[in-house]
Amino acid sequence: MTTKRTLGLAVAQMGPVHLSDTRETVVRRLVEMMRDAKGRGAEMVVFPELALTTFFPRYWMEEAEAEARFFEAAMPNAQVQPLFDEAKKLGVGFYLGYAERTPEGTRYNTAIIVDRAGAIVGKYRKIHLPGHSDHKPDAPFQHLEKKFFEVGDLGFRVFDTMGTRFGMCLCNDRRWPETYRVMALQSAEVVVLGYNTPSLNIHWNEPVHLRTTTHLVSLQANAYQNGIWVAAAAKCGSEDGHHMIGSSAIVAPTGEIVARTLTEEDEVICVKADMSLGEHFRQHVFNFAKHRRPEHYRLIVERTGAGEPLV
Ligand code: CDT
Repeated sequence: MTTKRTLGLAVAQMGPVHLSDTRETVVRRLVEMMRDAKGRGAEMVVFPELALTTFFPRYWMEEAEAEARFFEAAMPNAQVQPLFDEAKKLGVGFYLGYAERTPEGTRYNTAIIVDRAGAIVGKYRKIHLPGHSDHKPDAPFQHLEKKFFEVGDLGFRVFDTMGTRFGMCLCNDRRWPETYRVMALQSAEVVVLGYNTPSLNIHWNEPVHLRTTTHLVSLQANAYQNGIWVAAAAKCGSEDGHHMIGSSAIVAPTGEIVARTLTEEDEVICVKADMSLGEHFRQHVFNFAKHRRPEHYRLIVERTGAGEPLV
């Protein structure tokens, strides 16, 4: 018998952030959505990846220029402080993605979890960096995450706050089963994430509808197969002519989408997420301790010579 344990879980999708938009303007939008979410019962609000700026890896430029324009050398800083103040005032936690420059000068694509007292209680640095590092002058735009960011050095960890065990990741990570499984093995109950997914794939002529299908199927399959909630926030719409998919969603451990955005603008969705729902799956069909067989996954791979042991 499991006892119901609810968390007001909101996703605050963002419409476009243009090159000319200031951090102050963006933070005002985030604060506005946080208030909206609070009004609907949210305790945790999930904002997108690189929420404070346009998706700048689409532009070719020197690292020094990118650093000066798009990276945060401290978090919080004066421009983002109003969001932390509002979180404390409202008693609402949040997840926020931003470009981080460390004091040593290393650049990461980073996300933090801030608790309802306005304190940073978790940090993640993106591990699966898509795209390329070279200039592709013939492509309609660039995807330079491999140029501007180092691979994250913090692993996939979990963080306990608000009576809930959170895992987090960023954008392309959501397509990899390992991302969720590593956190589910640490008993994550909900995985929160932000994304910027261009509607056009510069690597092959992918039908546009597949960009949304593969996004949703990744969230749904991994929620079910790990018995976890997944809350995913897009930055979407057309940023200076570069369109990105929306379809921000909150997915239950059943694999069902329980809330999804309708627009490609700033939009809040919120559900009362029962954290105990996942326990049915984690105690039965996906009881890892009882049924998972990593030693056999290894044997099979070694015998067939199909590659490295998986887990
Ligand atoms: N931001 C991010 O990781 N976007 C990727 C685009 C992949 S296409 C190079 C994504 O998986 O949505």
